[in-house]
Amino acid sequence: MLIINLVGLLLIALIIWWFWLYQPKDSAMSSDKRLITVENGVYTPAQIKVHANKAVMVEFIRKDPSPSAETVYFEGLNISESLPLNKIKTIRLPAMPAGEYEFHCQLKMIRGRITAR
Ligand SMILES: [Cu+2]
Repeated sequence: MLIINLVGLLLIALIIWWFWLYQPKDSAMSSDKRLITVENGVYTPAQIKVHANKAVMVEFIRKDPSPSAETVYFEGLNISESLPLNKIKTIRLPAMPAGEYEFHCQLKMIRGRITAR
C-alpha cells in the first residue's frame, strides 16, 4: 500500500514537472544572432524572440529571387534593408521595449514577427 502511494506521488511529481516546470531550452533566446532564410515566399523562422531592451543582430539570407523579397522592413523600428541574393546580410536591431514587431517584404507578402520580452 505504501509502495503504491509512493509510486502515485512520484507519478504526480513527474506530471507536474513535465507540464509546469520543464521548459525546453529556448534556443532563440540563448543566442544573440539569428539567421532568417527568405525562401519560397516565407521567412524561416517567421517568429523570433529577442530579449527586450537589448540590441540584437539578425542575419538574413535571401534565396528568393523575386524583387519584392529584396527589401525587408521592420515596422516601428524605422529600418529597411535590402537583402542580397544568396549572401548573408547582418542587420542590427536596436534595443526594443517588450512587444511585438512585424517585419515584411516590400509588398507585405512575406511577413515575420519579432517578440521582445
Ligand atoms: Cu514581397
